[in-house]
Amino acid sequence: MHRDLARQEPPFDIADLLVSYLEQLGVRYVFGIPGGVIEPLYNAMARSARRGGVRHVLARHETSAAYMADGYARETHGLGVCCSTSGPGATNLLTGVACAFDNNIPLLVLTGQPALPTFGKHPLQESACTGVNILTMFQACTRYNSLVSHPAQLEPKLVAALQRALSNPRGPVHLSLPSDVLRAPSAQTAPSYDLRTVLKPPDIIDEQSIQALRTILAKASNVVLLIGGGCSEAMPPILQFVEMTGAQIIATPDGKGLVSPYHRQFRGVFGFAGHNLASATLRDPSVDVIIAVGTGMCEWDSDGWSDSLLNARMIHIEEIEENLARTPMARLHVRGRILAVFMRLIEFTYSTPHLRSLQAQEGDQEHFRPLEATSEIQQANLQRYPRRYHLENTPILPQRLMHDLGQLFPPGTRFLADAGNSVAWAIHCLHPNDRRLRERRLDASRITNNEHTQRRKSHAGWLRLTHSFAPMGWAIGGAIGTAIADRSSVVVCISGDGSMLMNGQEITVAVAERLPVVFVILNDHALGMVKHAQRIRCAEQTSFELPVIDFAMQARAYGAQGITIRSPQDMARLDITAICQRPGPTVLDVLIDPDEIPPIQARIKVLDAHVPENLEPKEK
Ligand SMILES: Cc1ncc(C[n+]2csc(CCOP(=O)(O)OP(=O)(O)O)c2C)c(N)n1
Repeated sequence: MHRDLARQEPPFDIADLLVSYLEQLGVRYVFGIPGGVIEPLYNAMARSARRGGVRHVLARHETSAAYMADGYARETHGLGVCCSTSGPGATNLLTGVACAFDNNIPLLVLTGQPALPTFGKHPLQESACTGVNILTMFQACTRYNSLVSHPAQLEPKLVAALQRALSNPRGPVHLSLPSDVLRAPSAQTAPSYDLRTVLKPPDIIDEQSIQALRTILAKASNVVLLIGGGCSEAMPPILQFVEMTGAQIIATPDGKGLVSPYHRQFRGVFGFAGHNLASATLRDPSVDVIIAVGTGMCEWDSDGWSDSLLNARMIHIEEIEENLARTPMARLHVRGRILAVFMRLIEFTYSTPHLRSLQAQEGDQEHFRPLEATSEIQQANLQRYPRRYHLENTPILPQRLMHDLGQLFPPGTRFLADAGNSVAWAIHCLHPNDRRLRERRLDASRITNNEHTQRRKSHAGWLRLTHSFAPMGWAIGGAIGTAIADRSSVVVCISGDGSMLMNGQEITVAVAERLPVVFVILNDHALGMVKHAQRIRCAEQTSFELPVIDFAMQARAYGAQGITIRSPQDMARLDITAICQRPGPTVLDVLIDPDEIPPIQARIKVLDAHVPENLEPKEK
């Protein structure tokens, strides 16, 4: 007789207790792929989903499950959760977890393990110390990593893991869960810990360094702020400070999405694929203070550790202690929660007339350039391609594609740019619709906003990327996790054909979940970044060619909408509103000009700078 498991009321087990913590945290989705030993967790998630709690989203590859959890964590500014079975499921997760580690994204990674009494007897897919030890593999890319070898360990280990995941530096934590531990009856039916108190971030600031900062700023005449991805939570007071003092503002690649490119005081991106204007601003001898905030000074953020940034004019404000270790030349280090530091900065800006006298313009309206000024600011920021941004060429130029994407998609769109030329073009050329101006116009004309034109608050900004680790295909899973976290936002994934061939099967998850994610493929029939780097460096021209793939046709085979784009005219014909409202994904297979050289010189500079002397080509 068919047994309806769903109707049975099993006892509350350790897996249920674990899931009840996720419910308490407000986690709504867990991304993963099931398997034998992790089944008890899936039973608990199914029970939770029935009472409106946590729901599982089935990925097609575990690495992408971790990317989805990453996208979800960024969108919610909370915890992303992914899970897998032991053995190959867990090893498949590894790249996604490593990427989250390198980018400080908080993930709870749950992997299964055979039952404890079978350890050492070579059970299938054992991943403890007597098998292919997954704990040693995760050791290098997690902030907490433990095997739960007794039911009583679950709560303290889980809470300790969550504390590590969500305090600075944020990052992934891993629990390895034997199936018998997950199935063990729980001694209690509700969590013992109140996570609101144990996970609340402290408002700690270093009072002495705040006073030192105040003294320096009271005498400063030309201040530049460099904001990194670590500023996400603190942007409102940072922008208030910028607007009160008239300081110029520059972003690192991963900070670009946190500021409107139309802000009058914005001087572009510094670092990988950045803008001449930003470098020139930092080199300006009249700039006497550079305040770097929320940036780890990695290769991409610092333009390959350039001395135009890393010099004694710098003040480094950080909540991640280890980031300060990379700026020994800084004139001042300010430790503390960035949000709290800038609240204090605003207080003393009010009481320091000199600082307010640096102010360039009065009034909120004045801080944004009107949309009509688009080409002026874009050209200032795009000295490298002043005309190509608007050219009508077929095949479409990547610069023109970025221009059109920025203009066509509505305010509030989240763009995710993948490893490869996509991220270089997006950092340099993608400028979104200025949602603030658009909203004011809509309000003024009393047009009712539809879901897509409303500004959705997300700390993560309008452009998301991995400035460290940078695995191909991250943006595909990341976009799906982002869209699941906020189904009302438009999410655009910009990726390459190589990345699509690596991870493109995840589009079927967007189909299954009816997510209106737009996948834009820069189709150049090549591993384009590799090809261009080889050309620029005069290396062997090898191993970059890809077959010609019709991704629009592939999309249709997956159940998605697929559209081929060859020219700016094809872009203009798109019905973006219909695409954004469609209950499922759309693939734009864009046949771009494959010979256009991407702005990747900063990376080349670093690769070339570290050639040992005896290997450098000798002049004949
Ligand atoms: C998983 C992974 N493998 C290899 C690389 C090295 N890599 C960086 S960019 C790139 C080429 C990407 O090609 P594609 O996705 O087609 O994007 P394009 O550069 O052509 O826009 C490669 C191989 C990487 N970053 N990640």
